[in-house]
Amino acid sequence: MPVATPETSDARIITHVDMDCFYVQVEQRKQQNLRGLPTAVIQYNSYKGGALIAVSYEARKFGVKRSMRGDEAKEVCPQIQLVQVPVARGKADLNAYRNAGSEVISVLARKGRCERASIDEVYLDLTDAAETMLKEAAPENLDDIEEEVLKSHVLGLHNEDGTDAKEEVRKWLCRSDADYHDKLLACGAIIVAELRMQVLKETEFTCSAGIAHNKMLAKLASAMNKPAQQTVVPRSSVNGLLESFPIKKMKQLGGKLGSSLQTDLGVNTVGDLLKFSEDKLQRRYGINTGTWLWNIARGISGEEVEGRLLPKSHGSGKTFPGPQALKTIASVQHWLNQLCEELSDRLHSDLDQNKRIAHTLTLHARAYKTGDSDSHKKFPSKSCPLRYGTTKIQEDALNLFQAGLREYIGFCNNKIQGTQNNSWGITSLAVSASKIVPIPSGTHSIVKYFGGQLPSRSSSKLPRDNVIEEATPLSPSGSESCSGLNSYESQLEYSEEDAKMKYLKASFGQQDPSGNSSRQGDGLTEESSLLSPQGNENRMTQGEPRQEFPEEEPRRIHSMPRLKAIEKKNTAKEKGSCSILKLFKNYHDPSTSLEQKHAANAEGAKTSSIGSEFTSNSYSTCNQVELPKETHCEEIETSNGGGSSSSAAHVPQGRQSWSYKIDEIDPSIVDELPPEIQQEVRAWLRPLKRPNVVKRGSSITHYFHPNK
Ligand code: TTP
Repeated sequence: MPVATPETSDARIITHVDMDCFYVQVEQRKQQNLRGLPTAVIQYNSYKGGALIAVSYEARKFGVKRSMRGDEAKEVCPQIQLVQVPVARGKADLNAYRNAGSEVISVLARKGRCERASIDEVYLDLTDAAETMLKEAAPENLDDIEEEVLKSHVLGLHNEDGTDAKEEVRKWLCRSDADYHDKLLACGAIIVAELRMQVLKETEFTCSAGIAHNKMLAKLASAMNKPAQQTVVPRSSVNGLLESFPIKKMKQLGGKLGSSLQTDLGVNTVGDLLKFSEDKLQRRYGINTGTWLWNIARGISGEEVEGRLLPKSHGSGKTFPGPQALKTIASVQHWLNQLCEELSDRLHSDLDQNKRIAHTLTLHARAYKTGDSDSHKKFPSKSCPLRYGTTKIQEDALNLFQAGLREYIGFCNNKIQGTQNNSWGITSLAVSASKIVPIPSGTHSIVKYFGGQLPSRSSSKLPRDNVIEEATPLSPSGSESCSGLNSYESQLEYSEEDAKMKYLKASFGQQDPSGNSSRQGDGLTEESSLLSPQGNENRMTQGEPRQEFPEEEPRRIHSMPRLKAIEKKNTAKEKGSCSILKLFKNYHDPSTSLEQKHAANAEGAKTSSIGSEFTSNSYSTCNQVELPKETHCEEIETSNGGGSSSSAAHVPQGRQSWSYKIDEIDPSIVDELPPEIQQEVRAWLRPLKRPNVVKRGSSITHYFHPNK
């Protein structure tokens, strides 16, 4: 739902930067011989030459469009160069494009607050930079203005016949009688042109930009003159810009709301909205949406540029159109495994590089039910707490899928009827990880201690009683939608495939144990490039609209009594022994390598987890670390008065050496420590209250020390 944000009276300078034919530029940088040639990037499958996902401006001149397939593109432009998108795990691998986007951001972020809006789009708040420039080097005082700035398009600036457009722009930029807003805007135009030139110099990519006093207008403007150009929106031109702007092209009006405006109110352009009072719009669409609509008609939007260089969520998805629809659980599982593997890799890169951790796993799917035209797209999205580790993510995603499927079948007034029920088909699958936050700094050293093994990798915080309804109301079957879910320890991963297949066969009796069904057929499979740096950049291939992963808050939590009982039993067993303690116990013996422990646990799993049910032993060695929600840890003075006093221990045998600093311990994890350590750490963390209560370097060092 759109959110109405009032605009402040302060002048702001916001720019929206959008890369030009981005994937093509990335490929052309890789293969320089393609530069200047009509080029398109296609999906990996070869059906009719593959679907075009990015088209160079040279190719666009020939009439090549993104909606075409490779063969069609060749018909209109025989010399077109078609480059296949890189492939990994049977689907598009977008890492090269993501990394290229990051390169651009690292340049742009130097000048102001920067928000990564998608793989190739960025918002920047340049207000401070523009104000500084106005004070120190106002355009009217500049001797020379760069050509790139003079090439700007200034909306509302009419180029009378015979006059030099660049000269007109120069005059506009240097007006001494301009109002403060326009003066700032002129500075913004100069700064953005410099930034774009810098991006080109450092990355070899061209981009286009819109410069205005809010995000909405900046975004509209960036698309107006492409490629490699910039458009400035003075306040006096806002009405002119919006007057004829198609309502459905406005952000958040591409769907039902936009359609309702068209059909119910006859609003086809943003300007048409001006006819309606705020009150009328509020009565029709609610207070918030009504005000938002009233605002956008006037170009009002107070939305801030969020300082965010990193994606808000990660996603991986794939479409299975037409005959490629997935019709067995095994084939769904196969593809979920691929998607989850990719997601897991990205989560771990994010953790390694940015020290961030995601909290929520969500499964999205589209499905159809034979003979029920209403069934399409009703597949409910499901969420659960995210557990790190590829196998765990795969397992949880499958559980979420099954929960969704039960509900979906419920929607369609039918039941899953075992082996041969092929009346449903899955046409797209996606997994996403959201609620990503920095790991509290106090846990870093502990993470290091585990030799890169994230504590949560061995977490037993299973989603089986935490399946969360994402997008649809609870169905009657909801409360049992996950009954029979498998659960495993990370240490049990070696035996899980067998067990999982047994479980699946027992539950659904599906064929296709190889899970390769989507490979059969005529190569129709299309990729969804569900990029999710922001959650709003999930891109589908042609024929599919861009898909957005819902970022809504989960609405309901399904409880599953039977599984809850199992968990309760295990919780009871574990009562009194806190999770970090258990984690330490698993690791503190240096004579046992991780591999040995895994092997031993796998052995145990073989004997304890056969079939569709898992014994409580499966949980009995659960290690659970709840990472605190806080995103930072305050510096804590230690008892010896130094700001960074530390205590260290070394692990000589079989593991990398490790150390910890007292001031790196997050107070919120102290409860996880064994009681004797808690006491000691608390004493250190509150030196002023309880000085010298505990002798430094005694029990905690002893405890952490691997030779203990
Ligand atoms: P866009 O910014 O929409 O387009 P573009 O950069 O190719 O071209 P333009 O100059 O007109 O902005 O998308 C950015 C990249 O995202 C694009 O290069 C390829 C990818 N993409 C898809 O994979 N599928 C899609 O449906 C769309 C729209 C884009």
